[in-house]
Amino acid sequence: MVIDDTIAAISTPIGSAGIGIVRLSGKRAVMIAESIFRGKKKKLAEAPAFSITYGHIINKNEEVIDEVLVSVMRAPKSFTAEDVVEINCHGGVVAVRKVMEMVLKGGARLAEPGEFSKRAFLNGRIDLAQAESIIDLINAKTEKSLQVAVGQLTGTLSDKIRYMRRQLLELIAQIEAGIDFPEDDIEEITVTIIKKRLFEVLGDIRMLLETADTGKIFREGIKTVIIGKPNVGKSSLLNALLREKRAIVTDVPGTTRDIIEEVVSIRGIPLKLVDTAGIRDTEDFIEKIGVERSKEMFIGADLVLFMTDASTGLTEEDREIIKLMKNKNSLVIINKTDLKKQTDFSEIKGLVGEKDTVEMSLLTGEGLEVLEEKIEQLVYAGRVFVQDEVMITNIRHKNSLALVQKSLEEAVNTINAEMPVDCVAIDLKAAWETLGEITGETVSEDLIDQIFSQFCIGK
Ligand SMILES: Nc1nc2c(ncn2[C@@H]2O[C@H](COP(=O)(O)OP(=O)(O)OP(=O)(O)O)[C@@H](O)[C@H]2O)c(=O)[nH]1
Ligand SMILES: [Mg+2]
Repeated sequence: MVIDDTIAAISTPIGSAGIGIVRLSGKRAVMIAESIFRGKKKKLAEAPAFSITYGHIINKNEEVIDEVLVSVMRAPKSFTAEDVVEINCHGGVVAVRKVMEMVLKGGARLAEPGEFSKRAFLNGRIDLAQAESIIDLINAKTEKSLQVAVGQLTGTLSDKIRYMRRQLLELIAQIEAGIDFPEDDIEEITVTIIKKRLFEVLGDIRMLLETADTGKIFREGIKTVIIGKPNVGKSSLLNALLREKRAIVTDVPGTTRDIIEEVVSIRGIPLKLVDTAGIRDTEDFIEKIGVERSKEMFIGADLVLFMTDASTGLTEEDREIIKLMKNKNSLVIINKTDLKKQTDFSEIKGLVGEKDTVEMSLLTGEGLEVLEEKIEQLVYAGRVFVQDEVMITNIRHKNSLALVQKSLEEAVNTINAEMPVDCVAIDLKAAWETLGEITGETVSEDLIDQIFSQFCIGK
């Protein structure tokens, strides 16, 4: 595929800021930038790679549009492996847009979302898994999410995939050599050896697949909904976990009418935390909608934090909510223990059965640490979490690996059924191809387009 045109985009968020960057990539990047640039001494065409040149953006009437710094990176040592120019304008909507307009008039084409990264991929600078990690890196909400994304960007996953592909390819080659030249003196690989090596790859695949649930959490966060009757302290909990007065807290039951969603980091785990309207029977029209929404959020939640009030004890409203909770991954929070210094909440504990309860007071802060610890335990429960190991975070990768696993298991079955080895090779080839989809070695153009369309403009 020959990439001929030069693309441009505003790579910084639109709004007031210290600087705003217009980025160009392609054969004519330097030329186009040159056509609207006046430096003090040097021309951009003469600028060495990785240099920054000071000057002004000038329109046709020789009027100064902005004072800029222009960085020039030359192919193939750039993000896209093409010539890349970045015009650092003063931030603010007008200047950056104006420069962008001029660049487009000068012959650049507006980049599609993710097109810079797509070019980096198509030009062989990074593979598909690495490209995908860029968007994860941008979206990372906790340090751990960031760490996982950076690992993938530096190629830890890709290396692992390539290693397994090599193993499979060797195996295929050996089987085929055996098939094609049965009389040759190639060491005959016995069924046992094939099987042994097959199990090695299969073991690696299974281990990777086991990390996928944890990996998904780091990439997407856990949808956590705080639910309870009005006035128990749900919004207070959101604020406490966020360490910010985000939601309105009052002593009037029915304060929260709409859902409030924020991402918080609990010991490195990203929670998409949702505060909801207190659930109760109400005649108030707006509150009623809020209550309906609370119930919807509850249904879609990965984790439910059910909160009740120690000072009121269990009410009919609580009992209704507890009924909903049966099959949900959830924690029970008994709040406002400062108001009632009793430790026996046996009725609540009896009703919620196996579920973990946390007694706390958001007024004094007591119990908050315990809650965070319990959330952590619940999230990691039964999940594989290996520090600094390769982790599967992406559902696309997970699906591919599951297919690979299936092909390899079929290969094992074929061997066990004592069928000819060339039948095994068919399964192995399928596994080899599917593995290549992860790194993008074997992948359709449609899929590539679909992946990069999820990126932001300018990346
Ligand atoms: N004494 C005491 N008061 C608390 C505690 N937690 C919250 N409150 C108070 O309880 C009242 C209700 O708190 P909110 O956080 O608004 O409760 P909510 O569950 O969001 O209420 P709705 O939005 O109406 O459903 C406020 O006056 C809080 O200050 C606590 O641990 N102890
Ligand atoms: Mg509230």
